[in-house]
Amino acid sequence: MSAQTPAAQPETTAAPQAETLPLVIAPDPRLKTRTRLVTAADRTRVSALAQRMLATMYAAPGIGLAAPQVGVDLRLAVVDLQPDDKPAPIILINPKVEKTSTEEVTREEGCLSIPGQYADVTRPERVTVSYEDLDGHTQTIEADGLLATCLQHEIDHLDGILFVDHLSALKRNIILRKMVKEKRLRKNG
Ligand code: K1U
Ligand code: ZN
Repeated sequence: MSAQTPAAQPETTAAPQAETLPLVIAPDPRLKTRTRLVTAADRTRVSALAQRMLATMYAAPGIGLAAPQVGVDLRLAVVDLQPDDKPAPIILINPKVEKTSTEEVTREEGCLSIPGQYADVTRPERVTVSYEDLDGHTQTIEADGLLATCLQHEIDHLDGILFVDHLSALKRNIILRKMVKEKRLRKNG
């Protein structure tokens, strides 16, 4: 009788990767709507949704993503400023800007829902943001630099505000017209 060679087995089983979600691209009414608070009834769904939002943000790639950008009407956002380095994701449920500095800073912003368009946006330099984590505990972040800008950009998304809404009407309309044209081209092939 000959010995059977066992089939090769991987030494470790990698954790299953969450699936990405399709991004909502401007113009779209879902990006202009104020979202609703996450309630206790949403909690079970929010954990899996946050993992899929992180997978979508890393794949894009981006440093933040808010629920309306994946078509979900909830006050939920994810942020990670180190997408290429060691992951350091922050999941923000019902985030709220508690305090802003009087000093402002101008930084170039992009948006995964307005691909290929970038513009200088002026915002408070420092912010204090409160939010609930996945365990329902309230957390506070005091942020400056890119993190402060990114947190404000994501919380704006939850209020139906896009970075172009901080620009002059002229600059905003130039960008939005390009987006309308690109959407038409994608639709008509
Ligand atoms: O919310 C979003 O649309 C994501 C957006 C966040 C953001 C970027 C810049 C300033 C404020 C907020 C992006 O992530 S756009 C892509 C981007 O900035 C980036 C992508 C890869 C590496 C580093 C940055
Ligand atoms: Zn954005």
